[in-house]
Amino acid sequence: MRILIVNGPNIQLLGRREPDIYGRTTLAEIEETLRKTAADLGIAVDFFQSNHEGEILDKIASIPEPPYDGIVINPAALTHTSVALHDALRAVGIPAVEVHISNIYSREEFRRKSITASACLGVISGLGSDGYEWALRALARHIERNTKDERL
Ligand code: CA2
Repeated sequence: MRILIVNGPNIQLLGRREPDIYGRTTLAEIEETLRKTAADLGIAVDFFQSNHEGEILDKIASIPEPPYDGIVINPAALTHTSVALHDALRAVGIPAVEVHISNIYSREEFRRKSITASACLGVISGLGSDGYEWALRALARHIERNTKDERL
């Protein structure tokens, strides 16, 4: 099983600014934790972060080359603006789990609507950077169950 972990605009700033909202964990530390979780689960993970919407769309559209079984994505601000990202997630046809470090439902009004969530299997929001790990575990379990069902 191979999972793509995508992070959107400004996530590279994690741990350095606004620690009261996003905590002190850096993106490199999140990736390190996810590598360990993936090793525990016996799966492979690749990481992609971009500040450019088009690059994220191209990365998702390039699947199945390389082939991925699922996507964990924090679309960051694109969550609230990007119909194009919603459409790309729908079109790719593999399950995605959306992650937000903060609870987008307890913040400004403009963050309370996710355009991308309806293209995803589920959403984890407000559990801090640990949310990435829960998303990876949930997605791996979902894929495992679905693959088994297909074999029945
Ligand atoms: O809570 C989340 O994970 C968000 O996706 C983070 C986005 C925000 O636009 C979403 O509404 C919720 C912001 C990512 C940028 O992260 C920063 C980290 C440190 C300093 C500034 C931005």
